[in-house]
Amino acid sequence: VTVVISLVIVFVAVVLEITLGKRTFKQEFEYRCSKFESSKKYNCTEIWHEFEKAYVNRDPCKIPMNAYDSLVAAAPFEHAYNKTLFWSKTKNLVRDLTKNRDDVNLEKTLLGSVLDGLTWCGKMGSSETFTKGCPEWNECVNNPPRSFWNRLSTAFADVACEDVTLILDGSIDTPFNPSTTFATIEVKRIKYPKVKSLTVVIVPQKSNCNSESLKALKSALVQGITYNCKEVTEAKIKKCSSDPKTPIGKCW
Ligand code: N1C
Repeated sequence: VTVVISLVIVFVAVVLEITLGKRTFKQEFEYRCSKFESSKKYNCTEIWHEFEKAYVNRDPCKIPMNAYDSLVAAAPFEHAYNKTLFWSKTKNLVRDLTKNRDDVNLEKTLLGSVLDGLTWCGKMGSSETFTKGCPEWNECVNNPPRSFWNRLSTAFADVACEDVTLILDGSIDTPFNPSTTFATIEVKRIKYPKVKSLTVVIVPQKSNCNSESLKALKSALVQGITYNCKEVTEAKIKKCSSDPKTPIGKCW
C-alpha cells in the first residue's frame, strides 16, 4: 500500500510540474528561437551565446546599445523590408493586423519574437541570467531590455525601404511621444531615398491627423520622405484583422 501511495504522489507531482511548471528564461528563449531555426539558417545555440555575452556578469545599468551588436549580427533579418510596419503604443493592434499577413512588425522577426515581453539582466560576479530584481525601463537608461530594443529597432529601421506604415494611438494626446523608441530611434533612421513614404494610420479620438503631435512627427521625419496620414475607424481595423486576404494598404 505504501508503495502504491508513493507512486501516486510521484505521478501527481510530475504531472503538476509539467502542467504548471514554467520554462526558465533560457528555455523560453530557446523554445521561441527554435520556431525559426528549422526553416532558416539560424543557430539558436550561437544566438543564445551572443545574447548572454551582452549583459552577463555586468552592472545591469551599464549595458550600452552596442553590447548587442554581435547578437544582431548573429541573427540577421530575413523579412521583406518593403513590408515594414512601425508602431507606438499600439502593439496589440499591430500584432493582430499583421498576423497571417506578410507585413512585418519587429515582433515577427527572430530576435523581436524571442525577447518580446521578457525582462532580463545580469549581475556583477555572476554568470547567471536574472528575471527578477532587474532595473525598470526608466530606472536607468542603459538597462538590458531598453538597450536591446533600442539596438534592434535601429537595425529594423535601417533596413526598411519603399513605403512604410506607422500605426499610432488616437486615444492619447501625444500619439508621437518624444520619449518613445519610435521617436528617439526609428524616426531618425528611416532614410530617404531608401524609404519613399511614411503613412501614419490613426483611429481618430483624442488625436487625429490634424493634431499638434503629428506636426512634430512631420518635422522629425527625414527630408524627402512623403508624409501621409489616414484616419480609420476601429471597426475597419478589426474587420481587416480578421480578413488577412485584404492587402494591408486597402485597410485604410
Ligand atoms: O517606444 P515605442 O512604443 O514607440 O516603441 C515601438 C517601436 C516599434 O515601431 C518597434 O519597431 O519600437 C520598436 N519596439 C518593439 O518592437 C518592441 N516590442 C516590444 C520597441 N519596443 C518594443 N517592445 C516593448 O514595448 C519594450 O519593452 C518597451 O517597453 C515597449 C515600448 O512600447 P511603446 O512605448 O508602446
